[in-house]
Amino acid sequence: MFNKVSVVGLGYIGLPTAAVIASRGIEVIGIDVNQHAVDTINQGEIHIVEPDLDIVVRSAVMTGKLKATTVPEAADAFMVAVPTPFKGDNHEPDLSYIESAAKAIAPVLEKGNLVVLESTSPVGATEKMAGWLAEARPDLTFPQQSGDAADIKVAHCPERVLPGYVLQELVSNDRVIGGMSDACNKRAVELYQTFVRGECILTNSRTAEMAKLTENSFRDVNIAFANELSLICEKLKINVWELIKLSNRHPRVNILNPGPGVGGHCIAVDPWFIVNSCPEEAKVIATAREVNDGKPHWVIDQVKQAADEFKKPVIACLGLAFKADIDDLRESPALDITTKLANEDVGQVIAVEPNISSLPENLVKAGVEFMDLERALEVANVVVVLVDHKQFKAADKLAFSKKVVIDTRGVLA
Ligand code: SAJ
Repeated sequence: MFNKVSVVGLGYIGLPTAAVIASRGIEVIGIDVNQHAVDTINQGEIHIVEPDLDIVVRSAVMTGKLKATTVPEAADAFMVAVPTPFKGDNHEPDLSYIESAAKAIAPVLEKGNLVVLESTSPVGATEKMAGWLAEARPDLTFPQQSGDAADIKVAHCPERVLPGYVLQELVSNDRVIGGMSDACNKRAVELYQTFVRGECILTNSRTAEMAKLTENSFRDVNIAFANELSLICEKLKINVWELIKLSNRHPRVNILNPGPGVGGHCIAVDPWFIVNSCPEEAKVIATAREVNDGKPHWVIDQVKQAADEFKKPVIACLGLAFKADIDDLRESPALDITTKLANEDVGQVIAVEPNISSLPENLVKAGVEFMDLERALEVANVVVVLVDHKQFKAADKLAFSKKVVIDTRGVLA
């Protein structure tokens, strides 16, 4: 039984998780260091973008089941969902947010509590978190010393939801649960079964950490393969989209799609955690990161070559989001490419992004014009397709016919 659950970190993972658990009738305390986020949530509103999240949060706050605060309080379980970025040239994982969260909740921990780390983390982070908790609370026992008998149960359960589908996937995805002991696993399963319909699969914390990193690295390596093919095909004058379609007709081949680079906050970050812990061994994983990070520069070079053919080139960049049909511009290669084209004066740059209502300040400052698709296709000489939004896929292909088109997503293929 869980009467009260505390979620630490009310961002893209923590807030939906808190709201979904509250919707199951459990009292949820959301903790965040950001006073603005806390105030917004307590008014029944949200500070992030995710379909339908506003409705679930509003109802959870109105029914009194969800409350946000900056000050931790006692609860039966604590779920830590804070950022785990990397720092420096060696992509060293930055665990300072986990450490701060552990230090913040330690004073309110009580015998019998469960602490789950949800943040995507390098291998060993859950043990480190348990260490920080133990340091702050010498009066309690933790699984690293006392195993199943410990006062506090600690587990890792990595989030695996896809931005844009978070509310569905939070409930329907299978969950990998890595407890620091059998008793930790048992308690963690009880928590997840209050809101997860998928299967809960048990392992230890290190394997659970690695499983999450492996999933995102698998995708990164496969996208790198597709991106590398796109470079090879450009040189060999082959349509990469046709090539991939043909190769994928083989029953055991399933190539992903090339693009302008890999964006978002997970796939371009998590593989570095593996590389950082095993630099000698993780060769393919490291190279994939480099291939994907190199793709935006290659696209910029292609645009520059195309623009060179015009006296006063007008370049329309179609899409700014980090992937199709969302309005999230953070860590977006499309935004990065558009910004660089404008800052490097490659030509007059136009941006088309049907999912936002105004341009980010830095693009406005760089002189980028915001236009609808139809008008942009009228005035541009060079059209760069950066995101496969549904509006671009549905556009009249004839409108592109007199333009120099650089189609990084195969929208016109
Ligand atoms: N991309 C391509 N080609 C493809 C697929 C994706 O270029 O064939 C690009 C996208 O355009 C985008 C980036 O990769 O820029 C990442 O997009 P994505 O849809 O692959 O993944 P994310 O970052 O939105 O979410 C991923 C998911 N992980 C996997 O699918 C293995 C999600 O389940 C995780 O929960 C999430 O990372 C996370 O939080 O770690």
